[in-house]
Amino acid sequence: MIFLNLFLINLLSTAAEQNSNGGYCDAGSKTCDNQLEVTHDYKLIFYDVNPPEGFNLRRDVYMRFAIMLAEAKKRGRSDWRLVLPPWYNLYHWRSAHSKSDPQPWSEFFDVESLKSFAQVLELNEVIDKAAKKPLQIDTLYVLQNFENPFENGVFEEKWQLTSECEYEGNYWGYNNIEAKEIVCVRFQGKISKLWELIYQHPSDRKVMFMHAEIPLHDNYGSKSYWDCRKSMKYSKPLIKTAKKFINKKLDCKSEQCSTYLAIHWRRRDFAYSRPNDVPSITGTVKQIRVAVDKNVPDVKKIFIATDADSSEIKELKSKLKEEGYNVYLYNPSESDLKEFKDGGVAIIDQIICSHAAYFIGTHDSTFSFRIQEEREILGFDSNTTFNRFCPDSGPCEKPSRWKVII
Ligand SMILES: Nc1nc2c(ncn2[C@@H]2O[C@H](COP(=O)(O)OP(=O)(O)O)[C@@H](O)[C@H]2O)c(=O)[nH]1
Ligand SMILES: [Mg+2]
Repeated sequence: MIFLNLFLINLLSTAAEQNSNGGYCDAGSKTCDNQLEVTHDYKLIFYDVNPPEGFNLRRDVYMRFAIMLAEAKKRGRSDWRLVLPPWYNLYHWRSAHSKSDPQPWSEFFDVESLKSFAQVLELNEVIDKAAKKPLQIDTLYVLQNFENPFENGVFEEKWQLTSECEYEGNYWGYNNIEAKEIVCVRFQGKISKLWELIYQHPSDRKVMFMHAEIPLHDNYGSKSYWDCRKSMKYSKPLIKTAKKFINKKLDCKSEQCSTYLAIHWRRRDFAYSRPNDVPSITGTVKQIRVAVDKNVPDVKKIFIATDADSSEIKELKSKLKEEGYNVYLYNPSESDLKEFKDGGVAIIDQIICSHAAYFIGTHDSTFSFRIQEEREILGFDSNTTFNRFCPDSGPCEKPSRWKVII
């Protein structure tokens, strides 16, 4: 098979003089001059995801790659490392604090724990943002969907090179990363099929996949899936802050609380793009009332995690109070917001929901899915976890139950 060498590019302006802290580095120092040592020892897989995708779908994409590497290692192929794409300019992050530098995974996760499952590296372990010598990706694969995934009525796993694709080389704001060769490829199927692409160029030591959300899990919900998911522990400061809130406001000191019901009330783009999946405010209150009476009748505290705007939150709170409930939201102080940023605040919301006596999520929200997984890991009865808000009228499909495999 012949690969089309589409463009040889040199996207770079030359050296970035200023480092990410706004300071200057001395020419010739290790941090200015790298790639760091690590790039010489291993082969590296980089990836990035379609820009509008949110944090929680990106977590799932990470798992696909981490499992792909862990499975390859089990088969004796341990020369590749996965480079964690920094969190940069996410569409849903609106606070000014979140619009700054690319954030490493250690701000959200316990990276040592990630490393216990798969051989991963932070981007800043591979190249400094201020490094003068550019890091060169040998082959950058720009993945695209097939126009008709069900050609001849069947979904077949396949890939095919194409001559054109849309591509914006952004590299998370690092202007010292470049690609030697760009390859456009239509792809459908499981992620392990990417090895076929990788081994087309056996001498490559650094490859990157754009639109990495396109390849699917080999086995969603398998034992490897759960082993990987369990390794995605949150960073200690986020856990500490969430636990403090649970302890102080929600009166609970244990892992499985009995004192509150939690909801994930996804609004914004969901409320207007999926009006048939989400309830009105009055409908929400009715459904909470029914869930409490039926499942946790002693509970008086309701915790709300939401992306709703303040007027909707105000109305929901006041209606719940009229029903006799005490209502709680985690509203970060200015200093917490500065420290944790939007991504950390969202995880604190998720942790609080994970420990509730009963949880109601939003249909098809990956934010809710990640909470459900955490509750499975914590050992909650699945009946308290796989619950969703229904629309005020019309069909309401039950959530799939993805039970933990030990
Ligand atoms: N703090 C907070 N942020 C939320 C909440 N719900 C949604 N968001 C924000 O909106 C984004 C939604 O995107 P995503 O993570 O892909 O989840 P999905 O779109 O619901 O599947 C999240 O990553 C958060 O930034 C919430 O309950 N609390
Ligand atoms: Mg999303």
